[in-house]
Amino acid sequence: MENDGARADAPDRGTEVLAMTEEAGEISPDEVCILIPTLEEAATIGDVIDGFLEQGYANVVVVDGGSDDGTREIARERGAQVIVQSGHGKGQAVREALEYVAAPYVLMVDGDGTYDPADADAMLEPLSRGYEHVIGNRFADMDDDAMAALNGFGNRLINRSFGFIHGATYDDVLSGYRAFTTDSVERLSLDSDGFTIETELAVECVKHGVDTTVVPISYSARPEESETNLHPLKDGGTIILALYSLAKTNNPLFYFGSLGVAGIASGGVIAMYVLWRWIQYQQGHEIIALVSAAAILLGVQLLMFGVLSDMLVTLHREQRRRLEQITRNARERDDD
Ligand SMILES: Nc1nc2c(ncn2[C@@H]2O[C@H](COP(=O)(O)OP(=O)(O)O)[C@@H](O)[C@H]2O)c(=O)[nH]1
Ligand SMILES: [Mg+2]
Repeated sequence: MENDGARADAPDRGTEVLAMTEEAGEISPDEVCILIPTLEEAATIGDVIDGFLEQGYANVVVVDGGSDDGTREIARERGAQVIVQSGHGKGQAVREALEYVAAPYVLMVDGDGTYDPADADAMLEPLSRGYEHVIGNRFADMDDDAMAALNGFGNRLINRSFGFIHGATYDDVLSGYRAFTTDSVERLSLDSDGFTIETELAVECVKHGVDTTVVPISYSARPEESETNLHPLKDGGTIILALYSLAKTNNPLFYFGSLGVAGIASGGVIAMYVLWRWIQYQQGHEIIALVSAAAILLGVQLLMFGVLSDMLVTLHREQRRRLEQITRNARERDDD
């Protein structure tokens, strides 16, 4: 599958990016909005905000999910702007907060103290070189007790599946430390409510050809008095389902093809059984044979449908790229 967002080296718009680099230069902290979704993070939110203030980032927005442990009060005291989300879940909170953001760059981070504000500059740096989305890779420098074995296994499984289905290697798809340009995130169509927001961000980056890169960061354990809102089995399952259902428009060959292959395989197994009964015992099983034939036929049709949809998506992607190119050229002409 072709794919644009996956490059770990420089983006391919060669000369254009060079031009962007010259213009953009270094990112100043007042162009950055630090976006922190929180739910019951009173134990850590104060230190997290202080950490970013110390690094020189004064524009801090906390979007809270209705904590009743004093998270909002602490955040306000430290000088953050506090929004209370109108719905539920981290995803809804982030989407709502993004509507408020006026700064050209956003640095999104958890309020649980597991990410290091000292990594902020490193996270933002690629944006000054023309990248549009940066993912902090927690596996680069992770404390031993930062991730439970089950979560580690789930993360690896999800990263592998993401690579296989969506064709990009982002190392740590579920990372909560993200830097992106406000322009690029507006191009994505996000509608996750809960913990599928990171997965959706990654898939949408691939889909819309957002230039994405990965930066190593450090990751520590939540302090003892703080608790995660994530349920590994339930949320892990939801994330894997989201990964699969997002393939419908991003990799339809996989989405329909895998169903098709399952149909053909199960039809094949049933056919073998019928054949074996016939050869061994001279017994015919017409009804079962009919089911087998139907499964194989349905499977082949799904597979063909997958190939056709894949062609449509490829053409659509080409058209969109051309449109974006035209828009960019027009904008450059206006600027001149
Ligand atoms: N606003 C809001 N924030 C949430 C909600 N659920 C989780 N969060 C925050 O999202 C961040 C990530 O959640 P966390 O429990 O740390 O998940 P993990 O890092 O994947 O274990 C934390 O800062 C949470 O406080 C929610 O429903 N609303
Ligand atoms: Mg966290």
